[in-house]
Order: sequence, then C-alpha cells, then structure tokens
Amino acid sequence: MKKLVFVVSPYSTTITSLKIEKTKKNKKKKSSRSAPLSFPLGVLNLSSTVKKTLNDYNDDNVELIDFNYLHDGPFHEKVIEDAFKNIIKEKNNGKDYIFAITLMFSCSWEPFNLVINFIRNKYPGSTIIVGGVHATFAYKYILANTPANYVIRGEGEISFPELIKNLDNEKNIQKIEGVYDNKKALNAPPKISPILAYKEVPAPDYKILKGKDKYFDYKSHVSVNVEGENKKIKWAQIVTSRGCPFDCPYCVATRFSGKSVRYKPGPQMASEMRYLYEKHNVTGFVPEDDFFIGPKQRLEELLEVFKSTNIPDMKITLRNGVNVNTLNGAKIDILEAMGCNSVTLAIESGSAHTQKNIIKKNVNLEKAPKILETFREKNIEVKTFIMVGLPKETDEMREETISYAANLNMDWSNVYLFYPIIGTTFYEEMHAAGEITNGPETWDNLSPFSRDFDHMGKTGLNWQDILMDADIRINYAGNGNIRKGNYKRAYTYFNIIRKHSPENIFTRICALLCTDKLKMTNESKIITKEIDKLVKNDKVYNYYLKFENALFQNSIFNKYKLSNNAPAFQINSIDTRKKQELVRDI
Ligand code: B12
Ligand code: SF4
Repeated sequence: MKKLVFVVSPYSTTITSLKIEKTKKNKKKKSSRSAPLSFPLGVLNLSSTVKKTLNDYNDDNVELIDFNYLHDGPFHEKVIEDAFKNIIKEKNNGKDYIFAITLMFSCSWEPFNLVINFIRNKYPGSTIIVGGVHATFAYKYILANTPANYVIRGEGEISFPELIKNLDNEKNIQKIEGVYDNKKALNAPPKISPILAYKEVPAPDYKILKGKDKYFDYKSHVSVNVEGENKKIKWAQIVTSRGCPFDCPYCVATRFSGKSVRYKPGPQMASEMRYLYEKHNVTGFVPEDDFFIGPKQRLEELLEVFKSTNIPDMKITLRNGVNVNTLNGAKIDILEAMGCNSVTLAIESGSAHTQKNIIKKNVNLEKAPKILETFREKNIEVKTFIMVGLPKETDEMREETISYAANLNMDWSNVYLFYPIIGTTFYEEMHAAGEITNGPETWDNLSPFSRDFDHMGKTGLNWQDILMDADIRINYAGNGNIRKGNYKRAYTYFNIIRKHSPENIFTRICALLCTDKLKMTNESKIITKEIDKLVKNDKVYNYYLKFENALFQNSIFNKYKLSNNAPAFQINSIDTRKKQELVRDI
C-alpha cells in the first residue's frame, strides 16, 4: 500500500526561480496576484472517498500539500522543496508514494510544471496522478509532455479509488473509464469519469485541514466580509449541488459537471455545516455551486436545511456569479431568510446583441437593475461580474456594456477581460481560427486582468488599457454609492482597496471625495498627504494622466484634478504595463 499525498498547484503566481529566470529571461512577468485562498474542495472530497472505499487508507497515510495555503507570493523551487521536506521525512525514491496533483486552472500551468518535475526528479519511483478542470481538457498534452503517469478526467470519486486499487494491474487500469495514460490518450476516445451519485459522496474530509486556520478567514478583497463584525466570522466554502443547465460559451462548468443539476441530500448538507460550526466555529458559508438558484421549491428546501443546523447568525455569501434570470422577489426573500449578506450577479454584458448572439446567456437587462434594487433594499451587498473583450464584440457593444454597468446601483463590479478557457466553445473557435495555440504559451498568459495576445485588431496592451478605462468608469466614476450620495458605504469599498493597494491613486481620490463629503477632516488630511506623495512618483502620475479622463466623466470629481507640475512624461509600453498593474487588486 502506497502513501497518498494530495498536492494542490498554486492558483497562479509569479515564478521567481533562478532557473526559470535564466531560461525565460525575455519572457514577460505575470502579475503576482493570486486568487483568494479557498478550500481545496476537490481534494477534500477525494480524500474522504478514498478513506471510505479503500480500507488501507486513513488519517495516518493521507497528506495534503496545498501551495496556496503554504505560500502567498512569488513561487520558486525552495517553496516546493520545503513543503515536501516537511511531509516526506524518510529517504527513498518515492516508490511508496502516490502524488495526486490538482490542476484546476489553466493559469496554474507554469507552477504546476515546476511542481510535477520536482516530484519526478526527487521521487523517481513514485506514481503521479493528475486531475482537476484544466487537467481534464489538457490531458493529452500533460501525458505527452510531463512526467505524469495518469490523468483522470472529470469528477474523481469513482475512478480515482479504482485507479489506486489497481495500480499493480496495468490491464485493469486500461479499462477504468476516465483514466488515461499516454498510450490510452492517443488511442482511446476522450471519456469523462463516471459520476458517483451525490448521496454516495461522503462528507468532505475537513480533518485534513486541521490546524490550518487561515482557510477559515474570508479572503476576497472587495467585500463587506473583510470589514467590521464580519471580519471576525469564520467562513467555509460549501457545494450544495453539481452541474449547470446552461452552457455559456466562455465557461467550462457544464462541460465538466454536466447539464443536469445534482443536489446533495439535505441531511448530508446539514451535517457538514454543523460539523464546520462545531469544530471550526464556522457561521459564514460560501456556496460555490455553479447553479445555486434553482427553482423556488429547491431554495425553500435549502432554507429548511440551513435552519435545521441551528447555527446562530448564519451568513451566506454568493460570490460565485448568480444568474439574474433565475431570480425574482420571492426567491430573494428566501435568500434573505437564509442570511444572505452578499451576492454577485453574473451580468457580464450590457449589450442586448452580445447577450443574445455572442454569450447567449440572454440576461434580461431590464430586469437586472430591478433585481439589484431588491437586494439593496434588503441591505444585501450587491456586486456584479462584467466582461469586456469578448469574441466579435465591437467597440460599440463594449461601450454599451460600460455605460450600462456605470449606471447600475451596485456596490462593486468585478470587471474582467474575457479570456478563452480550455474546453469551452470560445476556446475551440479561437483555436480553430488560429488566434490562440492549444498549449502552455496560451495557458500561461490567461488572466482576467491582462492580455498577452493580440485580439480583434488590438494588441494585448490596448486591451489592458481598455480594461482599466472600463474599470475606472464603472467602479470609480460611475460608482453606484457615490451617485446615490451614499458616501459612507462608498468609502468602505475605496478604503478596503486603499489598505492593500499602496499605489492606487484613483481609489484615494474617490476615498477623499467621500471623507470630504462626510466631513471626516482628519481622514481627509491623511488621504490628501498620501495623494501628494503619490503624485510625485512619476510612474503613478503617468498612470493617473493616462486614465484621468475616465474618472472625470463624472463631474463630481472635477475639483480633485491633480497636477505635479512636472514636464510631460514619455510613456513607453513597458512602463505602462507596470503602471497598469498597480490599480488592479481584485
Ligand atoms: C470554487 C472555485 C474557485 C475558487 C477556488 C477553487 C479551488 N480551491 O480550487 C476561487 C474563488 C479561488 C476561484 C477563482 C478563480 N476561478 Co474558479 N472556480 C471555482 C468553481 C466554481 C468550483 C470549484 C470547486 O470547488 N468545485 C467542487 C469540487 C468538489 O470539485 P473539483 O474541484 O472540480 O474537484 C473534482 C474534480 O476536479 C476532480 N479532481 C480535482 N482535483 C483532483 C486531483 C486528482 C489527482 C484527481 C484524480 C481528480 C481531481 O475530482 C474532484 C471531485 O470530483 C469552479 C467551477 C467548477 N464547476 O469547477 C470554478 C473554476 C475552476 N474557476 C475558474 C476560473 C476561470 C477562475 C478565475 C480565473 C475567475 C476569475 N475570472 O477571476 C479565478 C482565478 C483563479 C486563479 N488561478 O488565479 C474556471 C477554471 C477554468 C480553467 N481551466 O482555468 C472554472 C472551471 C469556472 C469556469 N469559468 O469555467 N475559483
Ligand atoms: S457561466 Fe454560469 S450559467 Fe453559464 S454555464 Fe457557467 S456556471 Fe452555468
């Protein structure tokens, strides 16, 4: 029996390895921003399934190395070495070990590659199994170009324990659906692993997170949950269902989990939540379902499940985009009764044409502002997802989106640049059109904040400018709370960004407007000093000049126009890229 070590690849991060720097000298550096730390939910599910189905496995021989937990910031070999040193004490060639690597995100490719090669070099006799969303769609490439022994496609609850059980029987392995080695990948059809009925999926193995308290903090930058009383709450991500009936061309969720929505049985859900409350004091829950808002009856049942846990002051935050069309007043009442304190609506585009013909999501653009209003009346934080740069989206359509979003009464918007995700319709179309390659040069450079490839006649840098301009027009100039004169609430958000973004001058201008309006004289003085200092920084001032027109679309900011009386700076593209990275922090 081999020991099992789950390894979670870093979400995405700057690689600072000396070796990498030497070999990739001329490569542009990626942003070091990583996603908010989350439970490795897939691993928790697989760990409990393995322990339940295979008698040999228990708490003593299953380990977790989650690089997102262990390390925040630039990634290098030393981080990997230390992590493994702490887990594998004995000296051996790894023949007694199975390394099960999670590769969810395409943008994790580079650090994943570093990790998998480290494992193979250090433990040449080990078995390496890779799974997760990106791995499912890039399985052929992984098997041909990395030292992985097997890739498991799709949900792993059936095929993963089956594979472990049969590691000594190559013939049997070939027959396991969804499991591929290099030979099978080239010869057999691309099947997804069979799905285990949700009622059979055991509760996630939370024990594996023991002592790792950071997992239970809320870790999203712009949210009411990082402020005031909410900051003290312990949070946990949960999944109450799998699958999504839609199949949006930019999203891979349906391709991965299927169209029919499978619900976790109520009593199972309640006991997981109760466990989290009793063992970890969790009272805040973040459902990561792809399709949380089902029919009204489903929400009513879920409300009863949540109530049956008797967890006091329970809070529910829906940060994974909620489909506007599925909402109505009655359902929002139920969400309120559940303790919903924050919702993010997946509006994506303000252009009716784009909705109907490009993303085919058909968000009802007349209904959305009313839905937003209903949440606002209940004092529930409302955020949105907005995307620009979609395939075949014209400048006019994008302008429609920006002005639509800049007029919404919301707290904040996650404004993203579209990027093609492997396994989706858009990815396939762009690949077929020769716009992207199907390999690491594409995956490494996918980010919702920057674009390193030319698209629709514009360079990557053009797109970054477009995104920045859209962000400032929507979240700053068009800020819903400022437009409504709700300066206190607006200040909360700008202040959150101000705290962790020391060079973001726009957030300080907006914060200053709020403190002036609120007559917070001392705060105004402090912020003014910060702006004074920043304005003398050529890089920041240049950046400000580049986007000031976006902010001054709202005349309320006129009196905050800045000048450092310095001669005009030359903006070259590399400087611009550096500057642009300053403002983004979500
Ligand atoms: C929760 C979530 C997050 C969390 C973190 C998730 C995590 N801890 O891994 C947070 C909030 C951080 C996040 C962020 C982002 N996310 Co996200 N996220 C999700 C979401 C909604 C659910 C994932 C989940 O927990 N599912 C529940 C668990 C039980 O399932 P699972 O993780 O898939 O695990 C199963 C299988 O994958 C497999 N498996 C997993 N690991 C392993 C390992 C082995 C060895 C084996 C055999 C099998 C296996 O078995 C598991 C059990 O069945 C998915 C959507 C989806 N349906 O997958 C998107 C998704 C993963 N996210 C996605 C994206 C794009 C993002 C963002 C870029 C969004 C953005 N615009 O900013 C960011 C940035 C991430 C980054 N790298 O910087 C894409 C990824 C596509 C891709 N190829 O890159 C997805 C698929 C959604 C989509 N749009 O299509 N996300
Ligand atoms: S974007 Fe949302 S609604 Fe569309 S397929 Fe993905 S999860 Fe489903």
